Amino acid sequence: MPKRIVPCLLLAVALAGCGGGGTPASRNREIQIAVTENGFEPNRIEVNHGDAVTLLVTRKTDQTCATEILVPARGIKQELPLHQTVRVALGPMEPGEVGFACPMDMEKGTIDVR
Ligand SMILES: [Cu+2]
Repeated sequence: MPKRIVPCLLLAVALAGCGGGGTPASRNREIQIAVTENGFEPNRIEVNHGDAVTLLVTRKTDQTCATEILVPARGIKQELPLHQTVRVALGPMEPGEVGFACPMDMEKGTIDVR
């Protein structure tokens, strides 16, 4: 390995390991959500600031109106075909709450970003 690369690698490791203060290390989070007679399950999800979140949404019932999922903060609206898992990519998360819902805003969920 060329000598000049080593300090860069060490720096990269040091930055990635730095938990206090700076940008938190981001992780890819894939979160399974089912749509059942009870709505979105789970309907409250906690992730960390900087996590890149993808929802894997599977609608398992025809008994609710949640045939689509909306994430207004991201301008996302995706169909939820019955018994098919749909990937809803949200990207890196900022602190706060991001809501998702059915098209009528009856079934709801919240992603709590800390
Ligand atoms: Cu609805």
